[in-house]
Amino acid sequence: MESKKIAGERAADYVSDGMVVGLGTGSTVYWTLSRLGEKIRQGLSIRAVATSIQTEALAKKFGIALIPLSEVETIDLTIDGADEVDPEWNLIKGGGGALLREKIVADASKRLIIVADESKLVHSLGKFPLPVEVVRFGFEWTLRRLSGLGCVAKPRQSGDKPYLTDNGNFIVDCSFESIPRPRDLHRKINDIPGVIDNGLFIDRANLVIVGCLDGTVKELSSRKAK
Ligand code: A5P
Repeated sequence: MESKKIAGERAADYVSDGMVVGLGTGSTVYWTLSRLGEKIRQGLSIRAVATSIQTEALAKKFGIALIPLSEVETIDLTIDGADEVDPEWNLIKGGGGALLREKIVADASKRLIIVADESKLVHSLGKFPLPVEVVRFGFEWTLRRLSGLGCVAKPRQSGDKPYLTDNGNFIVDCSFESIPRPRDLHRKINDIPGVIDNGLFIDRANLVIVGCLDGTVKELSSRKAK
C-alpha cells in the first residue's frame, strides 16, 4: 500500500552513519528496511537489532548487518509500525505477534519512530483487538482472567493450530471495543501471572510518521515520551 511505503521510506532519513538501529516488524517497516538496503549499497554503515525472525530474514535480504541485543549497550533509534496510535501517541502493537521483542527493543532505544498509514490514527485505542502474549502453562486460567477484565479474549490461531510467537508463547487477542485508560489497563493485564506482556505501548513513541492517502507524509512529534 502506497501510504505505508511513503511513511516507511521517510523514516530511513533519520538513520545516519554508525548508528545502532532497532528494526521493527510488519508491512510498513518493510519499506524502511528496503530503503535502508538502498542506502547501505550507497555507503551507509549501520548495525541493527531485529524484533522478529521475519525481520531478521528481511534484513539479511536487504544487506543490513545484524547484531544481537546482548552485544549492544544501547540502541540509537528504533523504527517500528503500529496497529493503532492515539492522540497522545499511545499505541497498540502486536498485530504481527512480535510485541514482546518490539517492546524490549523499544525499551533499549534512545528514540522510537513509529511509521503508519493514516488509518492507524484513532481518537481512542481499542477497536483493534489488543494482543497479549501469555505462557502456555495454565493458559485456560490466564484466558479466564483476561476475560474477567471485560473483553472478549480470543486465542490466536495459525490455521488449525495455536499461533506461537518467536518466543514459543501463545497470543490472546482481547477485544475491549474502547480503552479509555490505557495505562491502567496495561498494569491490570500485566498483573495477571500468566501474562508476559501486552501490546499497549505507553509514552514510548518520540515521533510518528504518517503516510496519507493523498501521497503526503506527516511527521507528528510527541511531548510525552521518555
Ligand atoms: C508486529 O507485531 C506489529 O506490532 C506491527 O508493527 C504492527 O502490527 C503494524 O504492522 P503493519 O505495519 O503491517 O500494519
